[in-house]
Amino acid sequence: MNYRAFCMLLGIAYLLVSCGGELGSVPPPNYKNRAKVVTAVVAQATTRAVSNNSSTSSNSTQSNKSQSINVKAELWADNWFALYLDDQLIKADSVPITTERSFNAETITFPATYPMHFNVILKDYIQNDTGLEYIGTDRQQIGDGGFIGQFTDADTGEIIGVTNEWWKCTVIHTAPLDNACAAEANPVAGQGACGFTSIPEPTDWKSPTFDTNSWLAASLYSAAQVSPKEGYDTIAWKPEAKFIWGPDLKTNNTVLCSVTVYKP
Ligand SMILES: [Ca+2]
Repeated sequence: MNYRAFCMLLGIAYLLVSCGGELGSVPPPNYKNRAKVVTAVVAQATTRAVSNNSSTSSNSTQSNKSQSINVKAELWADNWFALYLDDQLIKADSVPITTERSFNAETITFPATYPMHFNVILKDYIQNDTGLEYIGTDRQQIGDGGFIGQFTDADTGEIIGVTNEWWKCTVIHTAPLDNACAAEANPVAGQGACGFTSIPEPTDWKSPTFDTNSWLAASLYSAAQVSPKEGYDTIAWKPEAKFIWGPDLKTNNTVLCSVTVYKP
């Protein structure tokens, strides 16, 4: 083997070792909070149906119209949610997020047509960008979030959708970046342990054609982890409905989630 060939082989070997190292350093997906959900819900997270506006078939238009049903949504959030059908606001949590212990369930019935593209804005209460609540009291803490919902055909009672790992989510406010912030005597947003990240809602994220491929699958949490409070027990939750949130129940403060529900 001449010197040139030897150098080439050495180079290839180096590349292989580097790539292997990099692949090995990528953490495995966090399935810790994921539950296997056996459900009749037909919800596809990655593919959204494009509007049928371009369809020229009158049969197709008629059949789509006939799919309009009355949907009953039952929802509970710690602390606040807003539900949209596409970009149409269906329901904003009626208890303001600034209300102490703003825990309540909401039941709404509205007409909708398959495929139904639901979007939710989820917010955990924070006093300011530190991500803390009860600042300056002996209860000063990070606080946590959690959201659960189920959708049924209001006329037949048939379940058509639940919150589960099919939902895609993105976190737009996280604080504090270091949990030590909660123990600070004078926590100031953006200083020391009390750093935060805050980004605006992506433009057009409620559009059915918005690409959520880069969003995370919703993280699932148990009732024990969320410890749901007032209002939660007033709903007969289907076992398929799971609490969802961003990957961190405590420091993810504003989360956007989206799902498309197809005709069963
Ligand atoms: Ca909370």
